[in-house]
Amino acid sequence: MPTDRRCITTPIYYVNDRPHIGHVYTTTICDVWARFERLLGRDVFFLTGTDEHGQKVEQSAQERGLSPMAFADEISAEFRKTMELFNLTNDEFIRTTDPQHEQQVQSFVKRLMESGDVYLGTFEGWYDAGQEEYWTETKAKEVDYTSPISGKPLERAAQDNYYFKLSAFQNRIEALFAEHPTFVRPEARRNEILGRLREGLLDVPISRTNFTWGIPVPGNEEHVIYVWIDALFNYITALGLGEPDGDRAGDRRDYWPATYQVIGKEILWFHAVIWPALLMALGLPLPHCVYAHSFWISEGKKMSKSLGNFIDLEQLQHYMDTYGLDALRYFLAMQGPLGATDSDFLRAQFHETYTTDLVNTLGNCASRTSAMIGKYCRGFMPADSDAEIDDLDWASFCNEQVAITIAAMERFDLSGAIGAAMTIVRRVDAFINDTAPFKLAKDESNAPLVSAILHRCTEAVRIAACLLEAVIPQKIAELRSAWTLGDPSGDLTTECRWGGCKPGTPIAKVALFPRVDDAGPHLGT
Ligand code: ME8
Repeated sequence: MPTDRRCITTPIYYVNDRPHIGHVYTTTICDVWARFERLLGRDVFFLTGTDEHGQKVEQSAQERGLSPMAFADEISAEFRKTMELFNLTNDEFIRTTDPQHEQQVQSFVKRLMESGDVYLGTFEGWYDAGQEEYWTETKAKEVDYTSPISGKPLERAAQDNYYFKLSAFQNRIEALFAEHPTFVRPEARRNEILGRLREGLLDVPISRTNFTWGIPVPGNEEHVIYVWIDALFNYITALGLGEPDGDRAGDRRDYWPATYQVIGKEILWFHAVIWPALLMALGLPLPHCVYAHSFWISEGKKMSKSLGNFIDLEQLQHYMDTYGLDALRYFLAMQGPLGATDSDFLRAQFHETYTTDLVNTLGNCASRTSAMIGKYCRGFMPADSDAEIDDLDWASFCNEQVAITIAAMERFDLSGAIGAAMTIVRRVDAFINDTAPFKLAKDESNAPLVSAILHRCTEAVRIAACLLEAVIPQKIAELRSAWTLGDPSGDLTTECRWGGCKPGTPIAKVALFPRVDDAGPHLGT
C-alpha cells in the first residue's frame, strides 16, 4: 500500500434505531481524522453506512406495516441525511441491501465453504431472539438463561446451521495480538479481549432459518447469513474486494487494509476476533487498528431506549442552532469518550467548553489580533523585526506544536492534537496580555515593535487555525477568507511553517465565535 493512502471506517448503523449522538459522534471523529489526513495531502477513503438485515428489522418493519425494504429505505435515508447535516465527508455510504454488497457477501461465504472454513452443523443450546445470538449451555447458565441485553429469557434452540470454524484460528489470533500490540486500542480494551481469548474460541453459527430478511446462503436458500457476518463484510465489499477482477469498483481495492476501524466498545469482539479470523480465512490483509471508543452517557445516566434519554437529532440540532456546528464538532472531538472511560454529555460543560476555548481563546485572539492590525497597520500583515520581545522562539515553538498535533492525530488522539493547537493560541493570548501592543501603540516610536508583535500573533494564530481546520472547518474557512490565506494547499506541513503569511497580506477583522448566553437548563435536557 502506498504510504499516502489511508482508509477509515465507522460501524454501519442499524436501521431499527433512529440516528442519535452515538452515531454522530463516531462518524464525526472519523470525519475529523479523515479531513486532517486529507489536509496533509493523503489520499483518504472514509466509509460509513447502514446495516439493514436481520430479524429485528423485519419485526420493526412489520410493526410499521411496511416491507423490510421500504422500512430500511426510510431509515437509511435518514442516516444519510444526518451525515450531510453534520457536514461529514464520507466518501461512500454503503447499505447492506445494495446488490453489489449482497453478491460479494455470497461470494465470500462461498469461498469460505469451499475452503472448509464454513461447514454445516447442528446447534443445540440457547437463542437470544433480541440479539439474534446463540448461546452455549455453559454461557447461558452464566447469565441465568436471561439475555443480558434485553432481560428476556433465552429460548431453547436446536437447528442446522452453517458454522464459521473460528476455533481453528485460536493460535493465529493470539499471534496477531502478540505481534501487533496496537491492533486493538485503547490498551484497556485490548486486555479485555486477551482475557476472553484465554477462554478459547468456539465456532460461530453464521446462518439463520427462522426468518428470511437477509442474504441467502449460497446453495441453500433456506438459510440467511447471520446479520453480523453480512455487516462485517461491508468494509471490504464497499471497496470491491469481492468483485471479479476488472469491475467498476476495482480501483478502490488499494485502500484496503483500513488504517483505522473505529467502533464503540460494545461491538469489539466481532471486530477484534471474528473479523480478523474471517479475513485470515479469505487470505486478505488485516486492518492496522481497530479502535474501540467508550460511550456517551447523558447527564450522569446511561442512555437507553427504556429511559428515553438518548440525545437525539432534535437535541443535537438545538445545540447546532445555538452554538453552531463547529462548536458541536469541537466538543465531541475534545471531550468525547475516545479513551477507556465513558463521557458525560453535560449541557453546562458544553457551554463552558464553547465559551472558554472557542469564544475567549481562539475567537478572542483572532479578533484582537486582526482588530489591532486594522487599527495600527492599516489592515495589512505587518513585518516582523529582530527585536527580542519575549524569550520565546516562536518559529520553533509552533513547529513543536505542529509536530505534536500531527503525531497525536496519527495515533487517533484527537484531544491531544487539538490540545497542542490550542497551546499555541493560549500562548498568543498571554503574549498579547504581557506585551500590551494596544498600550505601546500610543507612542509612535513603538510602531516597529507593535508590528513585530502583531506579526507573530497573526502567524501563530494562522498556524493553529490550519491545525484546527479538520475540527472546525467552517470557522477556519471564514478566517482564511478574512485573512486572505487562500484554500488549504493539501500540504499542511509546509503550510504550517513559520513565515507563511507574507507582510502586506490583507488581514480583515473576524468575529468567529459569538458569545452565547448560558441557554438555561431547558437546552439539551
Ligand atoms: O452495532 N456513545 O449498529 P448500531 C458513543 N450495526 N457511541 C455510540 C453510542 C454511545 N452512547 N451508542 C452508539 C451496530 N454508538 C451494528 C454495527 S458494524 C459491522 C455493525 C455508536 O446502530 C458506536 O460507534 O447499534 C457503536 O459501536 C455504534 O454506534 C453502534 O451502532
